[in-house]
Amino acid sequence: EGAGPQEYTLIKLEVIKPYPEVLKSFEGKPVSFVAATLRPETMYGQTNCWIHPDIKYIAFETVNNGIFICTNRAARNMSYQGFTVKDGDFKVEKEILGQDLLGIALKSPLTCYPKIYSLPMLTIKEDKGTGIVTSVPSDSPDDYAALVDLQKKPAFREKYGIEDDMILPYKPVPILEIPEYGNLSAVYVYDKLKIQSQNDKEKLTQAKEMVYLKGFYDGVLLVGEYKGSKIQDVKKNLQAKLIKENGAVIYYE
Ligand code: A2H
Repeated sequence: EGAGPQEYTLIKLEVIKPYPEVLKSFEGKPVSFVAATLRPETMYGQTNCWIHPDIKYIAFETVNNGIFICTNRAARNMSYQGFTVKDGDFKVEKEILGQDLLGIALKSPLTCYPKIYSLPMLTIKEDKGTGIVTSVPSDSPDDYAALVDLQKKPAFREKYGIEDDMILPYKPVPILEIPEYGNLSAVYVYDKLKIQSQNDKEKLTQAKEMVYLKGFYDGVLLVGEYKGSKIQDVKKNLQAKLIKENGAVIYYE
């Protein structure tokens, strides 16, 4: 880890009404799954949200963003960053195991899909970010590998009660052009390195290294108001746009 705190953009994926049974007690308040990302400029390509089935999440009330769902650890950090009434203090409204947060319909900023679903990812780390990840399979090798795992393994879907229409219609969206890798860079490196699954750790690390720097320096946006611009020139503008439109907040850890 570096010396200073890491800044993340927390994307608010809002639960669509009617709320599922597990969130019924929050009726009348907005409820968001909050996902930590380093790549706010990729949010045009979100296809789903990742939850770890075995991680414990909590719901807590924020001052002006409604109910947030994340790990207890992230809620504590947020309570020191102005998200709650009293500094360092937050109330656990509910504890929920990840498996009970799967298959929930969400509305997320910027993506072309009006409704996306929470799905299982087994490589999420409990001690990073919020324990929730928003999925951009066009540009994240981890996200693409996890989505393919679900798409090609009906038994994996069934185990977690995931229905076909929560997954099968969701294709990676071309949102960034990277020289040599094309407009679906994660798909390109996944195929090139012959990645087999989300557990293919070494190859996924290599895949991430391949796309990350190149994308940042040479990637060009294909969609949205900054279409045609280089990512390094507009990454901050897109983060600001997300925040201004109430789709995201900044979080440090
Ligand atoms: B990134 P770093 Cl398009 N466990 O967002 C596992 N992964 C997590 C996580 C957790 N608890 N919390 C966040 N992440 C993911 C977008 C993205 C990301 C793209 C490409 C690469 C990429 C869409 N998913 O990350 O260890 C989140 O996924 C490459 C590493 O702090 C977040 O950004 O560097 C990134 O990892 C934060 O990882």
